[in-house]
Amino acid sequence: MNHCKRKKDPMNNRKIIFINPPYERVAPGYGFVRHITNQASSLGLLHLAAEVREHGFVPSIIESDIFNLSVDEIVQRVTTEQPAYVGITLFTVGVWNAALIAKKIKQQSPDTTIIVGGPHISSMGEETISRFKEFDYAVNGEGEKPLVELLKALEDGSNLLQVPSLIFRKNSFVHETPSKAINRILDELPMPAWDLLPNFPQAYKPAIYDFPRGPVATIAASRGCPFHCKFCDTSTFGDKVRHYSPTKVFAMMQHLHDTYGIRHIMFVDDLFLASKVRVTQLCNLLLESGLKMTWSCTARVDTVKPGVLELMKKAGCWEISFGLETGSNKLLKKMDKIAEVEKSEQAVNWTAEAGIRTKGLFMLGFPGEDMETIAQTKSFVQRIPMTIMNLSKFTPYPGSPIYRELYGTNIREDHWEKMNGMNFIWSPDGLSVNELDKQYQEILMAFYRRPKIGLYYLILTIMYPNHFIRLLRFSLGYLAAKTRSILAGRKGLLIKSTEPSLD
Ligand code: B12
Ligand code: SF4
Repeated sequence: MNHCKRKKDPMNNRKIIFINPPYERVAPGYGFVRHITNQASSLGLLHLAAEVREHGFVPSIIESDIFNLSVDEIVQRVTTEQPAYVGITLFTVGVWNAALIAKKIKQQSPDTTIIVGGPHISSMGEETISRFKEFDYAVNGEGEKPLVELLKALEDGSNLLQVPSLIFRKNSFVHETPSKAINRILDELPMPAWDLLPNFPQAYKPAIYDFPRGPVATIAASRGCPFHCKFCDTSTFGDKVRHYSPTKVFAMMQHLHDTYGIRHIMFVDDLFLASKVRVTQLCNLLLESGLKMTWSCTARVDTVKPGVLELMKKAGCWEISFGLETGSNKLLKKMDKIAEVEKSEQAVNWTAEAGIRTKGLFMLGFPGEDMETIAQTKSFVQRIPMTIMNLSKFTPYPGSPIYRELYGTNIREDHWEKMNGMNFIWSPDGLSVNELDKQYQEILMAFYRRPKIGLYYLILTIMYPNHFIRLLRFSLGYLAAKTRSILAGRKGLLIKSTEPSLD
């Protein structure tokens, strides 16, 4: 295909279908776990859809994970609609499925242009475009501006080398145009296109017990993070922090509340508390307006102080997620986290004193992990006043500094579809994957098996019965899966070695 000469007819077809592809969310055989996991929409696609719509294109969105759609169902929807363009968001874990979708679309509708973007492209764009001929174009980093420029260039046949942040093949070479086109003034972006989300807000639920009352929506109030923690992939937004103004954030909250009845907001930005001035202004706006919404956010332990926590609580803050990672200072140092266990403990104590829940995000198996660091983590999770704990299995995501340290330039594409934080695809010296798996259960149990945590969740269930219904579905699903396994002669073993079943 000669990319520069190709022209699309703008009068005929300006349809673009955005796809969040399916990925291995839960282990095969554990489909019932879906009832309690986080089912958030792809905010990135909502931003892109809003932007292209402003320029006269006609977007729609397929959320395959939320609606449990298979590759073939997605392909059928696309080929029925016959869009000129398909835009797929790529997390590393979803790359192979995305390639399969693209390949099948191309087989049936070869003229459809397939564009990819997202965190995987921001870190591995060139390799991905070289490897997967099914993808026509990739956009590196923030996608709003480059995507619009790409679509316009494809329509009028202008030079693609003028489109920023673009990666594409031409004459068997991969071309990469300069500059990640970052959005400096976020307020200039249109509001995310929540109106295009099928069955919004009912179908989109965060993890069980992770919000008080739904419906829930997500907002990214800032982009970028100046830190370089070794396990974290910050390649999409880079290290320059940019914020929406507090007034715009408030306007988004009000819009979600008034239009969709949203009662809880999850702020998904990396450093919601980076600017205390802005957070204070937002809290004051919320308090003055009397808008009765709860919200949660993420923060580094070194950004919270008692005064601002008290104000946040008054303004509806329900939960703060802290990347606590481990109970070992030695490991925190190896991670370049620029934090200390003592500081973490102080931040969690202050948060609890302000009446806000703490969600602790932890990681097991980072290089340097050993039985001593594991014991420190167990003791840490037992002594801090945390209310919910997430433990992920260390995964060297492409785009994180540790990926290159561990693999050098040797790209481990065979691991991509396991990169969901639920598989140990790498283990530190002296610890086998089996031992890590055992310790994984033990750390979680050290936290959750305490009577006071059980009592807390009992009270939460009485206060917010919507969670109980999900718990019930999960439990019934578990019992049904166990029974099926026993009847099939698999002695209650749930794990299946076949294709992932999402039933
Ligand atoms: C909220 C969130 C989630 C939510 C919602 C996910 C979703 N589908 O959007 C949930 C909880 C479901 C989730 C799950 C996972 N997440 Co997550 N998540 C995030 C988080 C905190 C914010 C994402 C967000 O909304 N950003 C704001 C929007 C505006 O940005 P965006 O989605 O990146 O989109 C922009 C660009 O990427 C680009 N773009 C995106 N798609 C496309 C498509 C096209 C065609 C184009 C042109 C451009 C483009 O343009 C968009 C607008 O500027 C990020 C961290 C971060 N800072 O981004 C991690 C992050 C994206 N998650 C990550 C991971 C690993 C996961 C999981 C695999 C495992 C896990 N840890 O839970 C799963 C898999 C999810 C999946 N495949 O859908 C990694 C991804 C690393 C990687 N290389 O894959 C990140 C970067 C965290 C990190 N720092 O390591 N996640
Ligand atoms: S873990 Fe948090 S602080 Fe560290 S680089 Fe990632 S987003 Fe920034």
